[in-house]
Amino acid sequence: MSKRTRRTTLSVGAGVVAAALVTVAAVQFNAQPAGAVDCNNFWVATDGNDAAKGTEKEPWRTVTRARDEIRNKQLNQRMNCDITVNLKAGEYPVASTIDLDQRDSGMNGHRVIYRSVDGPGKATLEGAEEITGWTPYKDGIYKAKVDASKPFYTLFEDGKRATNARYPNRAADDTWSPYLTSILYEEDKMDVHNWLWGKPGDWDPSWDLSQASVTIWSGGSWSWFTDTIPLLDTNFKKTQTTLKYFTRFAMVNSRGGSRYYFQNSLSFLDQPGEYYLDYKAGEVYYKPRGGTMDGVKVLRPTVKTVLNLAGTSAQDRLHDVTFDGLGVKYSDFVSWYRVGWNAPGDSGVEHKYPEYDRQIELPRNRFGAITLTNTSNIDLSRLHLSDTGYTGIFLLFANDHTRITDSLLENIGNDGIKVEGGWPGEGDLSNHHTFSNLFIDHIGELVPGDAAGIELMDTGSNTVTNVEVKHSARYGISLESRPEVKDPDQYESGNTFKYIKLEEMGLDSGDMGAFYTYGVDNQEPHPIQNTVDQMVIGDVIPDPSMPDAGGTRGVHMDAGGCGFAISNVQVGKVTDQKYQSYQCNQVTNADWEAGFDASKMEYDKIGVLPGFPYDVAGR
Ligand SMILES: [Ca+2]
Repeated sequence: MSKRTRRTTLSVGAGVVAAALVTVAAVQFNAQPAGAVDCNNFWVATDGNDAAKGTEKEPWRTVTRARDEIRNKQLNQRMNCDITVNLKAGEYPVASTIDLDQRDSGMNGHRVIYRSVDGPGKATLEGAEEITGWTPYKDGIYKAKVDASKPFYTLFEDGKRATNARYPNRAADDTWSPYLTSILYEEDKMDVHNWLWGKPGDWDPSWDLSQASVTIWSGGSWSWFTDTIPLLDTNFKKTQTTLKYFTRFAMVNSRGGSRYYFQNSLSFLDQPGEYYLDYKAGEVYYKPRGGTMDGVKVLRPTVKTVLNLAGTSAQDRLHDVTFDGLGVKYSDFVSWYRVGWNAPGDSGVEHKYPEYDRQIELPRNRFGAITLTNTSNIDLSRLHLSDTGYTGIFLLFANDHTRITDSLLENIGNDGIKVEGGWPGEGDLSNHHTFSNLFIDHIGELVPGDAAGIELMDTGSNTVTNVEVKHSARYGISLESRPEVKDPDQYESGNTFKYIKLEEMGLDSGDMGAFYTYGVDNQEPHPIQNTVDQMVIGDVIPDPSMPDAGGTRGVHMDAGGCGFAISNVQVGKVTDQKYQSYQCNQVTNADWEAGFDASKMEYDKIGVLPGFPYDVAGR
């Protein structure tokens, strides 16, 4: 709430400037290259018709219609210039995921371009549909019928995420706290992962927990990852509940319990902005923020992935496609979430490093609102990605030369951008990506325990520049593999991080650094293989409920975070150390060392560049 109010107030003057810049950019972009008069140019509009011609005067209605024209007539097989699909301004509902595969590639050095022709953010693909038919229930709560066969796991009111009705209530719209804390019930129950004991008196026996779940920072005093898991059954006399799946870590660690909250019960629906979904009856209950449903649009996600860009194999990739200026809005979360498998080998598949089973997301959780797999040379430029249930953009396994540039990502369920290169020692699948001029704001809204603005796993030769990440429960940027990995088996060399700004990091998850690395270079010697230059990190102060063991840091070069040249870095206040590392990195001009020279900081180049296509002034 406060964020949006502030933006409106402060952006009046800046908006005029931004609008002027957008106009210039749009004019330049619309100019066709010389000699390109007979290039294919198609048009799509929200009031179009897929039986029409696809011209500016008779546009189609859907992106898939344009894709099929190019695919079925093999227009891209004989390209001598770019093919452009122009999406007119408007909201395009996406009832099922838009898939592109290798048949839809650009050819002969040319590209297939899908663009928002009226300017950045004007044409928006929306992975949601409106819920209608609201009737008053009681206490300012309204209810409506939804299709019980199509459950969903997050909800939005007018482009703002609703909160799944919870207990205890959150203190503010953009904080996760306060919480309850689990207890050690009996000495021999220390290591359990599926039984949760609350403090006697913490739970109200009148609660209906039949469709509830818990979000818990399992691991007690560690307070790192969050699990979100449905409850199986609850014994109020013992203040004990059984979870449907195992949590990542044991419920108790160092004798400390785990922070948690319950959600999705009508018993918890008492705060404006909260909703409850009765999955069995197919009914959703909502308490609108303004006290009335008049003029309120409530949207339920229809897809987990809006745009799926996937070749059929690493040998048969989708390539040379551009998405320019598109809005991508709304996507779903999952029915339950845990980070990875709990033990090495748990994936049940033979791997050179079975420990990586603990690092990689479960197969069911490897997706983004935009997912790329088996791709090459895909451009996502001037994108406005917002209100996702889970990760924003997920680059899974074989992808190279992805460019995500000049884009705003905000209100993201888990990571802004996640790159997963796959199991170490089994092939270098993901490399040469560019992530440049990005503003990534409010991430980890549904998975606070492992959120990162950009999370890079087993990927190398990437360039990350002019990136600004704001408001994260855990990391800003992380580069990770596993500490067991031997040098020849790691694919995380040649990454450049420059002109980086990380603000409001480490808000609610411990053992972190705003900039974080793990298991990148695990053997002596440690030649410089990755560089970090010109980085400003703001205060890294967690919620007061964070256990002492979960200290926050500016730069944390965790186990195997070695072989980095780190220069010109400034860090604000932290609860642990500004910089934590083994003696395996080269540091030049950082403010945790004596003799720091602020005049070497290029402040004017750090963060997003002037002319950024979206108004982020005042954030
Ligand atoms: Ca509540």
